Amino acid sequence: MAFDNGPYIWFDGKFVRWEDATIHVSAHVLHYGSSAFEGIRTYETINGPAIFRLEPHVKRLVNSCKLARMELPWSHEEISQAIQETVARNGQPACYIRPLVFRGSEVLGVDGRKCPTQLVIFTFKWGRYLGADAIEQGVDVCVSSWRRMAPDTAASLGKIGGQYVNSQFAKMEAVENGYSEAIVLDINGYVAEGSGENIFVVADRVIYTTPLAGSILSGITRDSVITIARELGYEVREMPISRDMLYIADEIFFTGTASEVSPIRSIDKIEIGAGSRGPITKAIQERFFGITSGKLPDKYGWLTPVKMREPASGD
Ligand code: PPE
Repeated sequence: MAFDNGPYIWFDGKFVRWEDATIHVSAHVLHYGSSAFEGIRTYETINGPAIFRLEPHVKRLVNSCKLARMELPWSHEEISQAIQETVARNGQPACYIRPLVFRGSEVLGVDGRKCPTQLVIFTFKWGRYLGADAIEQGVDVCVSSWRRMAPDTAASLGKIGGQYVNSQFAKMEAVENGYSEAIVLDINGYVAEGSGENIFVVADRVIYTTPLAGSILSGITRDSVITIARELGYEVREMPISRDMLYIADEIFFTGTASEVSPIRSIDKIEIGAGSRGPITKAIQERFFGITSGKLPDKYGWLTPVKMREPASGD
Protein backbone atom coordinates (compact mmCIF):
# COMPACT_ATOMS: atom_id res chain seq x y z
CA MET A 1 0.00 0.00 0.00
CA ALA A 2 1.48 3.29 -1.01
CA PHE A 3 0.40 6.11 1.27
CA ASP A 4 -2.61 8.18 0.35
CA ASN A 5 -1.06 11.00 2.30
CA GLY A 6 -1.76 14.61 3.06
CA PRO A 7 0.75 16.85 1.26
CA TYR A 8 2.27 18.47 4.38
CA ILE A 9 4.09 17.25 7.44
CA TRP A 10 4.46 19.30 10.59
CA PHE A 11 8.18 18.87 11.26
CA ASP A 12 9.65 20.44 14.43
CA GLY A 13 7.32 23.40 14.19
CA LYS A 14 7.36 24.01 10.43
CA PHE A 15 5.34 22.58 7.60
CA VAL A 16 7.38 20.76 4.98
CA ARG A 17 6.19 18.77 2.00
CA TRP A 18 5.74 15.02 2.51
CA GLU A 19 8.71 14.18 0.25
CA ASP A 20 11.04 16.57 2.07
CA ALA A 21 10.46 15.22 5.60
CA THR A 22 13.70 13.25 5.92
CA ILE A 23 16.06 12.44 8.81
CA HIS A 24 19.67 11.29 8.98
CA VAL A 25 20.59 7.58 9.11
CA SER A 26 22.50 8.17 12.35
CA ALA A 27 19.30 9.23 14.15
CA HIS A 28 19.07 7.43 17.48
CA VAL A 29 15.51 6.28 16.81
CA LEU A 30 16.51 4.15 13.82
CA HIS A 31 18.98 2.19 15.91
CA TYR A 32 17.16 1.76 19.21
CA GLY A 33 13.46 2.45 18.60
CA SER A 34 13.60 5.54 20.81
CA SER A 35 10.29 7.09 19.86
CA ALA A 36 6.77 7.63 21.11
CA PHE A 37 3.81 7.91 18.80
CA GLU A 38 0.07 8.22 18.50
CA GLY A 39 -2.61 7.08 16.09
CA ILE A 40 -5.65 9.32 15.92
CA ARG A 41 -8.56 9.36 13.49
CA THR A 42 -10.28 12.28 11.85
CA TYR A 43 -13.82 11.27 10.92
CA GLU A 44 -15.90 12.86 8.22
CA THR A 45 -19.04 13.50 10.26
CA ILE A 46 -22.27 14.85 8.83
CA ASN A 47 -21.31 18.15 10.45
CA GLY A 48 -17.83 18.24 8.87
CA PRO A 49 -14.46 16.71 9.74
CA ALA A 50 -13.73 16.08 13.42
CA ILE A 51 -10.82 14.56 15.33
CA PHE A 52 -11.86 11.74 17.67
CA ARG A 53 -10.69 12.13 21.28
CA LEU A 54 -7.79 14.43 20.48
CA GLU A 55 -6.98 15.43 24.07
CA PRO A 56 -6.56 11.92 25.54
CA HIS A 57 -4.32 11.04 22.60
CA VAL A 58 -2.09 14.06 23.22
CA LYS A 59 -2.03 13.26 26.93
CA ARG A 60 -0.95 9.69 26.20
CA LEU A 61 1.80 10.97 23.89
CA VAL A 62 3.09 13.26 26.63
CA ASN A 63 2.99 10.35 29.09
CA SER A 64 4.77 8.02 26.67
CA CYS A 65 7.58 10.59 26.43
CA LYS A 66 7.71 10.78 30.21
CA LEU A 67 8.05 6.99 30.45
CA ALA A 68 10.78 7.02 27.79
CA ARG A 69 12.58 9.94 29.51
CA MET A 70 12.24 12.01 26.36
CA GLU A 71 11.99 15.71 27.06
CA LEU A 72 9.40 17.27 24.83
CA PRO A 73 10.13 20.80 23.68
CA TRP A 74 6.39 21.35 23.02
CA SER A 75 3.52 21.60 25.48
CA HIS A 76 0.34 19.55 25.39
CA GLU A 77 -1.47 22.62 24.06
CA GLU A 78 1.09 23.25 21.30
CA ILE A 79 0.94 19.64 20.15
CA SER A 80 -2.85 19.68 20.14
CA GLN A 81 -2.81 22.87 18.03
CA ALA A 82 -0.19 21.45 15.67
CA ILE A 83 -2.30 18.34 15.09
CA GLN A 84 -5.38 20.41 14.28
CA GLU A 85 -3.38 22.64 11.92
CA THR A 86 -1.93 19.63 10.14
CA VAL A 87 -5.38 18.16 9.54
CA ALA A 88 -6.76 21.53 8.42
CA ARG A 89 -3.87 22.12 6.06
CA ASN A 90 -3.86 18.65 4.54
CA GLY A 91 -7.57 18.81 3.73
CA GLN A 92 -8.35 15.10 4.09
CA PRO A 93 -11.80 14.99 5.75
CA ALA A 94 -11.27 11.40 6.89
CA CYS A 95 -7.70 10.54 7.80
CA TYR A 96 -5.41 8.81 10.24
CA ILE A 97 -3.05 11.13 12.09
CA ARG A 98 0.38 9.91 13.13
CA PRO A 99 2.27 12.17 15.56
CA LEU A 100 5.74 10.75 16.21
CA VAL A 101 8.28 11.95 18.75
CA PHE A 102 11.79 10.59 18.24
CA ARG A 103 15.39 11.01 19.24
CA GLY A 104 17.32 12.49 16.34
CA SER A 105 20.97 12.50 15.40
CA GLU A 106 23.73 13.50 17.81
CA VAL A 107 25.31 10.45 19.46
CA LEU A 108 24.89 6.68 19.39
CA GLY A 109 24.87 4.39 22.40
CA VAL A 110 21.73 3.32 24.18
CA ASP A 111 21.40 6.44 26.35
CA GLY A 112 20.14 8.84 23.72
CA ARG A 113 19.34 11.75 26.01
CA LYS A 114 21.91 13.98 24.32
CA CYS A 115 20.07 13.65 21.02
CA PRO A 116 17.47 16.24 20.06
CA THR A 117 13.84 15.29 20.62
CA GLN A 118 11.97 15.83 17.39
CA LEU A 119 8.28 15.76 16.52
CA VAL A 120 6.57 15.10 13.23
CA ILE A 121 2.84 14.95 12.50
CA PHE A 122 1.51 13.56 9.26
CA THR A 123 -1.81 12.31 7.93
CA PHE A 124 -2.90 9.66 5.49
CA LYS A 125 -6.02 7.73 4.62
CA TRP A 126 -6.22 4.41 6.40
CA GLY A 127 -9.19 2.20 5.59
CA ARG A 128 -10.09 -1.05 7.33
CA TYR A 129 -7.07 -2.14 9.39
CA LEU A 130 -8.09 -5.80 9.54
CA GLY A 131 -9.50 -6.10 6.02
CA ALA A 132 -12.49 -4.75 4.10
CA ASP A 133 -15.09 -7.01 5.71
CA ALA A 134 -13.69 -6.99 9.24
CA ILE A 135 -16.28 -4.69 10.81
CA GLU A 136 -19.31 -6.76 9.76
CA GLN A 137 -17.96 -10.24 9.15
CA GLY A 138 -15.33 -10.40 11.86
CA VAL A 139 -11.81 -11.76 11.68
CA ASP A 140 -10.07 -15.09 12.19
CA VAL A 141 -7.24 -14.82 14.69
CA CYS A 142 -4.86 -16.98 16.71
CA VAL A 143 -3.24 -16.95 20.11
CA SER A 144 0.38 -16.00 19.52
CA SER A 145 3.32 -18.15 20.51
CA TRP A 146 4.97 -14.88 21.57
CA ARG A 147 4.24 -13.30 24.95
CA ARG A 148 3.75 -9.65 25.76
CA MET A 149 6.64 -8.00 27.59
CA ALA A 150 6.38 -8.47 31.36
CA PRO A 151 5.36 -5.44 33.45
CA ASP A 152 8.97 -5.08 34.61
CA THR A 153 10.42 -5.55 31.11
CA ALA A 154 8.78 -2.65 29.33
CA ALA A 155 6.26 0.12 29.83
CA SER A 156 3.21 -1.15 27.98
CA LEU A 157 1.16 1.91 28.95
CA GLY A 158 3.51 3.97 26.80
CA LYS A 159 3.12 3.87 23.05
CA ILE A 160 6.87 3.57 22.58
CA GLY A 161 8.39 2.63 19.22
CA GLY A 162 10.81 -0.08 20.29
CA GLN A 163 8.07 -1.95 22.11
CA TYR A 164 6.41 -2.61 18.78
CA VAL A 165 9.07 -5.18 17.92
CA ASN A 166 7.02 -7.49 20.14
CA SER A 167 3.86 -6.58 18.21
CA GLN A 168 5.65 -7.13 14.91
CA PHE A 169 6.73 -10.64 15.88
CA ALA A 170 3.18 -11.57 16.90
CA LYS A 171 1.53 -10.03 13.84
CA MET A 172 3.96 -11.46 11.28
CA GLU A 173 3.68 -14.95 12.72
CA ALA A 174 -0.13 -14.75 12.68
CA VAL A 175 -0.32 -13.52 9.09
CA GLU A 176 2.23 -16.10 7.95
CA ASN A 177 -0.01 -18.78 9.44
CA GLY A 178 -3.10 -17.46 7.63
CA TYR A 179 -4.71 -15.41 10.42
CA SER A 180 -5.61 -11.72 10.38
CA GLU A 181 -4.26 -10.93 13.82
CA ALA A 182 -2.72 -12.38 16.96
CA ILE A 183 -3.92 -12.31 20.54
CA VAL A 184 -0.91 -12.07 22.81
CA LEU A 185 -0.81 -13.51 26.34
CA ASP A 186 0.99 -11.83 29.20
CA ILE A 187 3.89 -13.27 31.16
CA ASN A 188 1.47 -15.17 33.42
CA GLY A 189 -0.49 -16.66 30.54
CA TYR A 190 -3.49 -14.32 30.80
CA VAL A 191 -4.88 -12.54 27.76
CA ALA A 192 -3.21 -9.18 27.18
CA GLU A 193 -4.27 -7.74 23.82
CA GLY A 194 -3.86 -7.94 20.05
CA SER A 195 -0.67 -6.77 18.32
CA GLY A 196 -2.34 -3.37 17.83
CA GLU A 197 -5.72 -3.64 19.57
CA ASN A 198 -7.33 -4.12 22.96
CA ILE A 199 -9.72 -7.02 23.45
CA PHE A 200 -13.22 -7.44 24.90
CA VAL A 201 -14.87 -10.75 25.74
CA VAL A 202 -18.63 -11.19 26.21
CA ALA A 203 -19.92 -14.10 28.29
CA ASP A 204 -23.47 -14.40 29.63
CA ARG A 205 -24.09 -10.72 28.80
CA VAL A 206 -21.19 -9.54 30.97
CA ILE A 207 -18.32 -7.78 29.16
CA TYR A 208 -14.76 -8.50 30.27
CA THR A 209 -11.58 -6.68 29.33
CA THR A 210 -7.96 -6.87 30.48
CA PRO A 211 -7.13 -4.43 33.30
CA LEU A 212 -4.60 -1.66 32.69
CA ALA A 213 -1.99 -3.49 34.78
CA GLY A 214 -2.23 -6.49 32.42
CA SER A 215 0.62 -5.51 30.03
CA ILE A 216 -1.63 -3.59 27.65
CA LEU A 217 -1.75 -0.19 26.05
CA SER A 218 -4.40 1.99 27.66
CA GLY A 219 -6.48 2.16 24.51
CA ILE A 220 -8.59 5.23 23.95
CA THR A 221 -11.06 3.21 21.92
CA ARG A 222 -11.11 0.77 24.86
CA ASP A 223 -12.04 3.63 27.15
CA SER A 224 -14.72 4.83 24.72
CA VAL A 225 -16.19 1.34 24.42
CA ILE A 226 -16.31 0.87 28.20
CA THR A 227 -18.28 4.13 28.42
CA ILE A 228 -20.64 3.09 25.61
CA ALA A 229 -21.17 -0.42 27.01
CA ARG A 230 -22.03 0.91 30.47
CA GLU A 231 -24.38 3.45 28.94
CA LEU A 232 -26.09 0.59 27.10
CA GLY A 233 -26.62 -1.05 30.48
CA TYR A 234 -23.95 -3.75 30.34
CA GLU A 235 -21.71 -4.62 33.21
CA VAL A 236 -18.05 -4.21 32.24
CA ARG A 237 -15.45 -6.01 34.34
CA GLU A 238 -11.77 -5.21 34.03
CA MET A 239 -10.17 -8.46 35.18
CA PRO A 240 -7.64 -11.05 34.06
CA ILE A 241 -8.97 -13.18 31.21
CA SER A 242 -7.75 -16.73 30.79
CA ARG A 243 -7.16 -18.36 27.42
CA ASP A 244 -9.98 -20.86 27.87
CA MET A 245 -12.46 -18.03 28.51
CA LEU A 246 -11.81 -16.95 24.93
CA TYR A 247 -12.81 -20.19 23.24
CA ILE A 248 -16.15 -20.51 25.05
CA ALA A 249 -17.12 -16.82 24.98
CA ASP A 250 -20.35 -15.67 23.31
CA GLU A 251 -18.69 -12.75 21.54
CA ILE A 252 -15.21 -11.24 21.31
CA PHE A 253 -14.08 -8.06 19.63
CA PHE A 254 -10.98 -5.93 19.21
CA THR A 255 -10.84 -2.16 19.71
CA GLY A 256 -8.31 0.33 18.42
CA THR A 257 -8.04 3.58 16.54
CA ALA A 258 -7.00 1.81 13.37
CA SER A 259 -9.19 -1.30 13.84
CA GLU A 260 -12.14 0.61 15.43
CA VAL A 261 -14.51 -2.08 16.78
CA SER A 262 -13.81 -5.35 14.98
CA PRO A 263 -15.56 -8.64 15.85
CA ILE A 264 -13.52 -11.84 16.16
CA ARG A 265 -15.29 -14.82 14.62
CA SER A 266 -12.75 -17.51 15.36
CA ILE A 267 -9.66 -18.09 17.48
CA ASP A 268 -7.27 -20.92 16.61
CA LYS A 269 -10.00 -22.20 14.25
CA ILE A 270 -12.52 -22.49 17.07
CA GLU A 271 -15.71 -20.54 16.30
CA ILE A 272 -16.58 -17.84 18.79
CA GLY A 273 -20.29 -17.96 19.64
CA ALA A 274 -22.23 -18.37 16.41
CA GLY A 275 -19.08 -17.61 14.36
CA SER A 276 -20.37 -14.21 13.28
CA ARG A 277 -20.77 -10.75 14.78
CA GLY A 278 -22.82 -10.97 17.97
CA PRO A 279 -25.65 -8.65 19.07
CA ILE A 280 -23.74 -6.88 21.85
CA THR A 281 -20.79 -6.20 19.56
CA LYS A 282 -23.24 -4.84 16.98
CA ALA A 283 -24.98 -2.58 19.51
CA ILE A 284 -21.63 -1.15 20.64
CA GLN A 285 -20.53 -0.63 17.04
CA GLU A 286 -23.76 1.22 16.24
CA ARG A 287 -23.20 3.61 19.10
CA PHE A 288 -19.50 4.05 18.27
CA PHE A 289 -20.03 4.66 14.55
CA GLY A 290 -23.12 6.76 15.34
CA ILE A 291 -20.96 9.16 17.32
CA THR A 292 -18.01 9.14 14.89
CA SER A 293 -20.34 9.80 11.93
CA GLY A 294 -22.09 12.66 13.73
CA LYS A 295 -25.47 10.90 13.47
CA LEU A 296 -25.72 10.48 17.24
CA PRO A 297 -25.10 13.39 19.61
CA ASP A 298 -21.53 13.83 20.82
CA LYS A 299 -22.65 13.75 24.46
CA TYR A 300 -19.18 13.09 25.87
CA GLY A 301 -17.44 15.82 23.86
CA TRP A 302 -15.31 13.28 21.98
CA LEU A 303 -15.15 15.21 18.71
CA THR A 304 -12.96 18.23 17.93
CA PRO A 305 -14.30 19.84 14.74
CA VAL A 306 -11.69 20.97 12.23
CA LYS A 307 -12.22 23.70 9.72
CA MET A 308 -10.27 22.79 6.62
CA ARG A 309 -7.95 25.48 5.34
CA GLU A 310 -8.59 26.75 1.82
CA PRO A 311 -5.72 25.58 -0.39
CA ALA A 312 -3.35 28.46 -1.20
CA SER A 313 -2.29 28.85 -4.79
CA GLY A 314 0.63 26.56 -5.56
CA ASP A 315 -0.45 23.99 -2.94
N1 PPE B 1 -2.90 -1.99 21.98
C1 PPE B 1 -1.88 -1.77 21.14
C2 PPE B 1 -0.63 -2.56 21.29
C3 PPE B 1 -2.01 -0.78 20.15
O1 PPE B 1 -1.00 -0.55 19.33
C4 PPE B 1 -3.21 -0.06 20.04
C5 PPE B 1 -3.38 0.98 18.99
C6 PPE B 1 -4.25 -0.32 20.94
C7 PPE B 1 -4.05 -1.29 21.91
C8 PPE B 1 -5.55 0.45 20.93
O2 PPE B 1 -5.34 1.77 21.36
P1 PPE B 1 -6.25 2.97 20.86
O3 PPE B 1 -5.92 3.21 19.43
O4 PPE B 1 -5.89 4.10 21.74
O5 PPE B 1 -7.68 2.56 21.01
N2 PPE B 1 -2.71 0.71 17.79
C9 PPE B 1 -2.52 1.81 16.87
C10 PPE B 1 -1.45 1.51 15.86
C11 PPE B 1 -1.68 0.44 14.90
C12 PPE B 1 -0.54 0.34 13.90
O6 PPE B 1 -0.48 -0.71 13.23
O7 PPE B 1 0.26 1.26 13.77
C13 PPE B 1 -3.84 2.30 16.28
O8 PPE B 1 -4.84 1.58 16.32
O9 PPE B 1 -3.86 3.43 15.80
